[in-house]
Amino acid sequence: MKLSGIPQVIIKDNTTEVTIRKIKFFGPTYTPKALTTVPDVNSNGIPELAVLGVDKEGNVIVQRRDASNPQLEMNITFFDSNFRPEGITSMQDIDGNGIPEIAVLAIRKSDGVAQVRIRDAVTRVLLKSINYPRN
Ligand SMILES: [Ca+2]
Ligand SMILES: [Ca+2]
Repeated sequence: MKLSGIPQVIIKDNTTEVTIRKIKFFGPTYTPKALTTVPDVNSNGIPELAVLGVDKEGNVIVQRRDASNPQLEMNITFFDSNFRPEGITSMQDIDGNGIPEIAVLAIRKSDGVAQVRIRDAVTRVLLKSINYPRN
């Protein structure tokens, strides 16, 4: 996923294996952790890509970019450096604004509690925070 220190996503045709697009995410000071697709949020008919990453201060950030026009981007901060990211997914709209949500799983470093935070993919509003304590 890394090339010249800048994380990038490469999209290939599933049949021909031809590279369709290369999209850079974040900058060289970020560490990419995971990737998901998000249904189209800017009404150009093309889905978005969202990369989960950690910045050099340890903040857990999602960068979303349009798969056809990578300039259309947004950064969404999900957790501070007290958490370690584990995964990302997109999900159906739950706050009724017609825009899908992004959910990130992270582990709180102090006690190992897993937490999922769900944010709107455009407004960035925190819609839900769910703890999964260790048994
Ligand atoms: Ca789009
Ligand atoms: Ca929504």
